[in-house]
Order: sequence, then C-alpha cells, then structure tokens
Amino acid sequence: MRIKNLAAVVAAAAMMCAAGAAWAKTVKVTMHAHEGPVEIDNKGTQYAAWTFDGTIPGPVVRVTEGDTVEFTLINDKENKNSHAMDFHAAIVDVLDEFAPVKPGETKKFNFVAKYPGVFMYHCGAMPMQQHIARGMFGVIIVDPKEGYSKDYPQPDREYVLVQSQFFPDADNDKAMLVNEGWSNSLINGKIFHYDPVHDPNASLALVAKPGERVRIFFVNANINMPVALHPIAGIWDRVYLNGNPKNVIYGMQTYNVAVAEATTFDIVSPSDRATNNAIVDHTMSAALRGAITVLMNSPDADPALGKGDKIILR
Ligand SMILES: [Cu+2]
Repeated sequence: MRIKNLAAVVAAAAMMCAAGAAWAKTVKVTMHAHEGPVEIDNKGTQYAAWTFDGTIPGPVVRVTEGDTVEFTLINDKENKNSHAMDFHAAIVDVLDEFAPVKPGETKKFNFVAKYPGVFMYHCGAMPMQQHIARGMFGVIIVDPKEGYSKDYPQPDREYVLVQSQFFPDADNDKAMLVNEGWSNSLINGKIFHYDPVHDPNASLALVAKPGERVRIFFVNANINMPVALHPIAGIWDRVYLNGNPKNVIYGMQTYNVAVAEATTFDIVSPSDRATNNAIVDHTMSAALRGAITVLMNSPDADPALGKGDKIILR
C-alpha cells in the first residue's frame, strides 16, 4: 500500500515538473540601437532621436513569469555612441549584462523574469539622462504564471502608455540633468499623441465599449518628474503597484508614479452610456504640454484595438 502511494506521489511530481517545464519558455528578443530622426508630434516634426528599433518607445516585450529572455543588443555600425540595455525585470550584474556596447558590436545576455508585473527598460550608457531623454526606453510586461483570477480579472482591452519629457536641445545633456529646457511631455513618443481635443492633428485615441474593463500599463520614463496619473471623469477601479497582481489597491482618483516606476491601472466605464475619459498627468506643466490621452467609450469602438499587437497604438 505504501509503495503504491509512493508511486502515485512520484507520478504526480513528474506531471507537475512536466507542467512547470511547459510554462517556462525561452523568449528570444533582439533589438537594434539606432540613432536617427523620429516624429515627435502629430504633424510630423522630426527630432534627432536615439531609439531601440527606431521607435519611441521601443518594442513591447511580453513574457510570462518564469520565462527566460535571451536578449541580443546590436549597436548599429552607423551609430556614433555606445549604447546599453537595462531591463528592470532582470536580476543580473550591472557591470556585466548592462555594460555599454560600442557601435558595430553586439552583446547577448539571458535573464529569468522572476517577478510578474510591468517594468521599464532603457539604455544605461552615459550620459544616461540623455540616452533616455532622446528615446531609448520601453516596456516589458511579465504576465503572472497563475494567469487571471478574481483578484486579477481578465481585461477587455489593454493599452500601453509611456510618458516622457521632451528636451528639444538633444545635445544639451547638462540641461537634462537639472531638468531645464524640457518643452513638452510625450505619450508613446508624441505630444498629445492620443488627444484630438487639444491637437486637431491627432488621429488616434484609446477606445473601448461602455462597461469594458480597460487595463493601462503605464510607465514613467521622465528624467526628473513624477507623474500624477488621473482619469478625468472616472476613478481607477484598481491600481496594481509595479503591475504585480499581489499589490492591488482600489478606488483611486490619482496615483503618483515615480520616475522609472511602472504601474497597472484598471478603469471600468458606465455600461449604460457612451462616455469619455481624459487620462492625464495632473501635474499641469506636463498635462497641458502633451500628457493627455483620451479614452473614448462607445458602442462602435473598433473591436481590434487594445488587443494582441494593438496594445500600443502607433
Ligand atoms: Cu543609448
């Protein structure tokens, strides 16, 4: 009888190991450090940016807790500067994995995404304030291995928003360091990117249907300014600190997101009418210089937006 039980335990353990191996996958991510112009507003103004893969922010990386990320950084040979990659989701050695890479060189490193949540990534080459201000940042989402639950309900839509400070004098790293000379706030790389109310050239907005749960993965990529994130005409139903489902608070009007912090916000609009929210950094110097995002809740919302590869609208 005992032997039979032991056999059952061994069989169960083997099944659990097999299941564990099935969750944890290896995800290959390759990015190019790229120095070249990008548009920083809705009318096409060019800016001398430095980016990962040519966009501000860089590509969204999405893995599951426990996955191994196999990362390759290629510093294009046409570039003039060394660049580096600092994933906030990685537990490694700053002097090894995150070390700068010269133009024309490539660096590879691996890490295991041990904590679920939302994390910034950015270039860590010096002067770091300049590499970040010129556009070298992005988001890695680490989904919890348990998946969705009562405490972390499945959303109807998801959007990524990354806020940053725009310094028109791209070469003046001294001004960036002391927070001088920033003229505007960027949301996903553009001034009033998703705000047709304040910018007639804006053609995009976040959309949802009335009553849907909309999940915002928000990253503060500013150089020196916290962000007071508030959904005008709404209340954050839940705020997950660092995007971790275990760190939940309820019914928040405004939540302060520190520099280099990422936070997940859920909002649920009334189900019986069409409404609009303006998601703002309530810090006026940021809001009225670009950090306003309109969320339109209407029955005819495009069903494709806020899902799959449409969680960051470009
Ligand atoms: Cu860089």
